Amino acid sequence: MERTLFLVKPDGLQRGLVGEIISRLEGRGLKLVAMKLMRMEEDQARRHYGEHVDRPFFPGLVEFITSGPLVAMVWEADNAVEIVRGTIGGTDPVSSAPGTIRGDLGVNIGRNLVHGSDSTESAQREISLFFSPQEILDYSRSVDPWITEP
Ligand code: DAT
Ligand code: MG
Repeated sequence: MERTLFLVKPDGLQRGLVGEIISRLEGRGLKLVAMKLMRMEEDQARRHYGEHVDRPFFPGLVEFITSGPLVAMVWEADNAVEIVRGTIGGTDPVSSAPGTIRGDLGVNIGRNLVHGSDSTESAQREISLFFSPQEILDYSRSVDPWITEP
């Protein structure tokens, strides 16, 4: 089963959108297997966004993501990475489709509310930056056969 790291960034938390955002992923049928309220340290932020270290927006991105509490989660489903990225929308809320999290709730690329891993390789790396194996729970739901054909 595929897993992906998902963050409600500090802007989503400050704006009181944590519940609304989680509802969208719950509603799609993905399974929540880990979650914590936390504040990222600068070192963790620099590693999480390491691929962007040379981009002009990197310092602001690290400052923003460490600026306040965020909610980190791991969601599980077949094709979890692609499903979550689709639910999030594009990187820039300006051009994100209506119906997506960023397309419905955001207006600015530097305050785009959420993060979702962009590949299964990124997901593995990112999940291990946020969660120990013991924090990721293995359980079944009686509704699963109504969400995914067995
Ligand atoms: P995504 O979060 O959609 O995976 P990304 O990995 O390309 O996007 O960039 C990581 C974050 O960096 C993104 O969510 C917001 C910020 N960012 C990206 N491009 C930016 C830009 N041109 N100006 C300001 N912030 C940017
Ligand atoms: Mg990315």
